[in-house]
Amino acid sequence: MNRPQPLVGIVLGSASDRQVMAPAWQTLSEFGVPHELSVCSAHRTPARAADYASRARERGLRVLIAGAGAAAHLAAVLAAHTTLPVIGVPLNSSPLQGLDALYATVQMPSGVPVATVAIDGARNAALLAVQILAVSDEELAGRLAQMKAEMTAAVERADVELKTSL
Ligand code: RP5
Repeated sequence: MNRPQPLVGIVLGSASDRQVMAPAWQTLSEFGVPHELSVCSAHRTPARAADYASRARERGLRVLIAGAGAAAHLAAVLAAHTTLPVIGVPLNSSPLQGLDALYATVQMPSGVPVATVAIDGARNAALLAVQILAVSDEELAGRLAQMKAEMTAAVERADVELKTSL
């Protein structure tokens, strides 16, 4: 059976980032978005990171997600080598608890944007990728609308439960 063309490339700075980044691919699977996973370090394998990003568009990818901690330059290096949107996930994996990664990921110079989500925000990174793809995909936009309706219903249920428990 042929595997569908991946539209989102998820890149981890290290295999040690696997657990905290799992919500990214779980969320893409939830929305039926084909994706691929790689481990690629901006510092330990810089040439591979540059090559991956340089070839991403011609390989059919449409959005890249980069999760990295500490001096997190992975999203930046990918963004430097592609015109695809790059979403950065700063990770809490150092004594600075993700603040180092947040600043390294979010403080990009003018001309090279990285859409940065919260520290350890892998699910939001995936949802943002889905929203980018949904700009030109009505079916995907419908699934996002359904998710929002479910979130609304859950908050309204919680509101009623709280009031009735008093
Ligand atoms: C970063 O340093 C990685 O993204 C990871 O969050 C952190 C530690 O990496 P390892 O030393 O466990 O490979 O580059």
